[in-house]
Amino acid sequence: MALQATSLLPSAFSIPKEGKSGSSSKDSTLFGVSFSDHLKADFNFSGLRCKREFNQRVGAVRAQTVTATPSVTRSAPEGKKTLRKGSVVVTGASSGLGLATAKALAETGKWHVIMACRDFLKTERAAKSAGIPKENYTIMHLDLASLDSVRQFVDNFKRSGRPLDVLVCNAAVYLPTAKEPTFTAEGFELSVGTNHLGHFLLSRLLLEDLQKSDYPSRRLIIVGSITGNTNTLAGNVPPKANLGDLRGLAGGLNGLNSSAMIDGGDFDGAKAYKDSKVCNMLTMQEFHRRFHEDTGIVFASLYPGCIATTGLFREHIPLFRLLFPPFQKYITKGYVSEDEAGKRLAQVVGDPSLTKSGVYWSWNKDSASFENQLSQEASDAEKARKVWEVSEKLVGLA
Ligand code: LMG
Ligand code: NDP
Ligand code: PMR
Repeated sequence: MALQATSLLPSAFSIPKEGKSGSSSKDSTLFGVSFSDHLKADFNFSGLRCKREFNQRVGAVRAQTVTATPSVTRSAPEGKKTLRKGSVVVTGASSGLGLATAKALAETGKWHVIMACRDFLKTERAAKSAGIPKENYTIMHLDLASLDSVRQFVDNFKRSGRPLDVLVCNAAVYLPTAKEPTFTAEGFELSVGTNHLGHFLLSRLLLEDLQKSDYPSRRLIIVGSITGNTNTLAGNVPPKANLGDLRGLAGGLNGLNSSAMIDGGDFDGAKAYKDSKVCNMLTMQEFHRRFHEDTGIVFASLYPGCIATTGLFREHIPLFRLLFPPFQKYITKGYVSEDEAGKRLAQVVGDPSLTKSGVYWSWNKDSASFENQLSQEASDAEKARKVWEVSEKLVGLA
């Protein structure tokens, strides 16, 4: 994501970088968004320009091509190496990022994509119109807003006999205009229930399949976002993500005897989405801490860029849907097309150079990937452990 502020952004506006105290203790505001000096910002407005300096700070990893790792099966006679396609499950592959990723992977001919979706016909049409080669995908039903459906999907997948080399937790709902909460089949608030709890159960149940795979690089990827990270400008647009002490989550997010919000506050759909993304990023890190060393599985998250045209914004007001893409294209310069974002996620799935585990990937304007820094809350190990433990109770694993 490249950020070049235009003349619409005030030249005096700055977010101090970590370790610097440019604006001392004063808060700056932009569009009512306030920033205090404890922010660990990933960009820095300087006059009319906004520079990105992460590559120098955290050591850039260059990965500009979408090259999938060919699998090598070593059980062939006389040690002869045979290739097989990688087998990747992508949730929410019926539109937006998931569809573009499925396409990017399938087109390499090196992957078979299991499109795990709630609407079979929509997915079939989407796959056809995206031109995904028929032999390179399978559609399997998965409704993440129902834990029964998640379990059914896992059963069906195991029964299919396909190996699992990479799992991509991509599906999400965003309900910014909802006045009242809505709920999953088990009665969890819909955004956190779908985006976090559904994926949490899915990845826990499929971990053993990833473990069993003989593929050279087995990965579990959970899509995160900049808006869940309060060390960025985007993450400071209200309402901000904040999991608090998890009292609402511990109470089951049911809106009856507990709040529908993780932090126990009043329902806010935009906040619930951002909170769910924090859970996604925390879950990835907790998986890394618990399982990477023993299993060798790579756990990663990413911010693919602002894909302002996807179905994610379907529930937003029409004015927002009209203005958001040009705003991101011309003003924040954070915009990325669905195709480009799909290539980025496909890199995280298969690129041989992106094998570091526990990483939150982002991209700069030239589409080079780099390890990004998560906000304090999204990298809080203690909170990650608590989210894990509460979530496993809610989904019936503990
Ligand atoms: C809110 O609604 C809900 O109220 C809240 O509950 C929560 O759900 C939240 O995070 C979700 O959404 C969103 C609502 C308010 O958004 C809109 O109605 C539209 C916002 C569009 C997003 C930014 C627009 C910026 C305007 C850019 C102009 C168009 C681009 C043209 C490109 C040409 C370039 C050459 O949104 C907000 O919460 C944020 C507040 C938005 C206030 C908008 C003010 C923006 C001012 C920007 C500069 C204006 C200059 C005029 C434009 C000149 C263009 C040349
Ligand atoms: P889309 O709305 O285009 O895609 C979301 C996908 O999730 C759809 O396939 C949708 O299915 C699926 N989905 C929703 N609910 C369920 C459910 N209950 N069970 C199964 N699948 C479900 O949005 P995006 O492509 O933009 O979003 C993909 C990911 O990217 C999300 O994790 C989002 O948080 C993330 N992201 C998006 C950004 C953006 O700017 N767009 C920025 C940063 C991150 P259906 O087609 O049936 O509705
Ligand atoms: Mg945001 C400066 C950079 C930047 C970036 C990269 C994003 C990404 N946004 C930025 C800035 C701003 N946004 C500013 C200055 C504003 C106030 C005008 C603003 C507003 C805004 C709204 C109302 N932005 C939004 C919304 C949404 O409803 C989206 C959201 O929060 O969904 C949870 C959104 C987003 N902005 C982004 C990205 C990537 C989103 C999409 C959602 C996501 O995180 O997946």
